[in-house]
Amino acid sequence: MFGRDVLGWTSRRGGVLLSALSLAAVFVVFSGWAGAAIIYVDDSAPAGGDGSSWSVAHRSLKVGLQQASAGDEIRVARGTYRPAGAGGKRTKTFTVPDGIVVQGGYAGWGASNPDKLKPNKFKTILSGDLNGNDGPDFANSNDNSYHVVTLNNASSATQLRGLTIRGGNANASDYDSPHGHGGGIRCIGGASATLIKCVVRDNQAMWTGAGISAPGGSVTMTSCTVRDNLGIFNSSAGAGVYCASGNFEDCKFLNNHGGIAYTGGGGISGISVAVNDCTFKANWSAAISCGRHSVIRGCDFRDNAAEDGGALYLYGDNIGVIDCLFEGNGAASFGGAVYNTPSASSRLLNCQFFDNGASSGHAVANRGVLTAVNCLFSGNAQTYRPAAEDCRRRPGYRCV
Ligand SMILES: [Ca+2]
Ligand SMILES: [Ca+2]
Repeated sequence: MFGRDVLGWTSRRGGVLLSALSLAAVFVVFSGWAGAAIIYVDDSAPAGGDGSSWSVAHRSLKVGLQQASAGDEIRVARGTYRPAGAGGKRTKTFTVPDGIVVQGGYAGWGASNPDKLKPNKFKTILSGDLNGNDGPDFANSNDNSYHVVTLNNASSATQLRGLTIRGGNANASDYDSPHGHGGGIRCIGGASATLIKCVVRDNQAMWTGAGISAPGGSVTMTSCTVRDNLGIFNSSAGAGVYCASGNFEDCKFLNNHGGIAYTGGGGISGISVAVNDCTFKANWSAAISCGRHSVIRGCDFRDNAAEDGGALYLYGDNIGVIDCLFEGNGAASFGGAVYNTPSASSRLLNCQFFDNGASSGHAVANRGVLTAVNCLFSGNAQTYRPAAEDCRRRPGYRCV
C-alpha cells in the first residue's frame, strides 16, 4: 500500500506537470483578452507617475498594490521598498490582493532596457526595516514591521516572483496575537503563498513561521532561498516556513533557527509536504518536521541539528524519503539524521547516511514503523554534531 502510493506519485508527476502547464498557457491567453494590466513600480522613477510604463512608474509599491485588481501584474524594479516610511507603525505591511502577480528584478527606469529581468542582479527588496537601521544579528529590529507581506485569502493565482523579503519581526509574545507569526509573510484565512525565485531572509517570529507562516494554507516555492530566519521563543516552529501543506522544488534552506525546546522544524514545518531537489544546511530544530503523506525526494541535508531528528522529524503515516543524502547532522537525543516518532509510518529508499551523530540512533532512530530499502550507512556515531551556527547561539550544547 505504502510503496504503491510513493511510486504512483512518481509516475503521475509528469502528467500532472503537463496539465498544469497547459492550464497556465490557457490562463495567460485568456487573461490577455480580459485586459489585465501591467503596473510599473520603481523607487527611483520621477515623482508623480501613474504606473502605466517605466517612464511614469509609481515610486511606491503600496500605491501599485492598491491600484491592482485580479489578473494584473505588478513589475517592480530594483530598489528597496518598505511598507511605511521612517517612524511608521509596525503594523504596516504590503497587502497583496488575490490574483496579483508581483514580479521583481527589473532594471527599471533609466536603464537602456528597463524590462531586463535579472532578480539576482537587479535586487527588488521588500524590507520591514522601516527606519533603515538594522544591524547584524537582528540589531535594531524592534522597530520593524511585524509582517513585511500579508496575504489575505490569497489563492494560488497570487504569485510573488523575483523578490527578496527581509526584516520582518513578528515578535508579539502572546500566541493568540497575529503579530507573533509570519515575520516575512503572514497568510490569513487559509491563504496560499506561491513564490518563485524569491529570497526570504533575516525575518523573525516569536511563534510560527519567521519566514512564512501559513497555518491553514499551502506554501508553494520554486527555486527560492530561505535563510537566516529566527524563531525567537523556545518552542517556536517552522523558522523558515510553517504551513499546513507545501510543495517545495529546487529550494535552499540555510541557517534557519527555531526553538530549542522541541523539534519544530527549523527549515520547514508542515503537516503534509512534497519536497523535491532541495538543500538543507545548518537549520536548527530539524531541517523538516512533517507528517502524513509527505514525500521528500532528492534532497541534501548537511549539518542540521535538533533535540531529536537533526534533519527529519517524522510523524503520521505514509511518509516517503527517497534518494536523499544525510551528512553531518546531529541530535542531542534521538536520531542524528532522522527521528521516526511513534505515530510515524515511513519508508527510506535509496538514501545515504554519512557521519551523522546522536546519543541514540546515530543516523536513524525509529519508534514507529520504518522500512529502509537500499540505504547506505557509514561513519555515523554517538558524537553529537550541532549546526555550526548553533555552537555559538545555543549555550549548553557542545560543538564537535
Ligand atoms: Ca530603483
Ligand atoms: Ca529597524
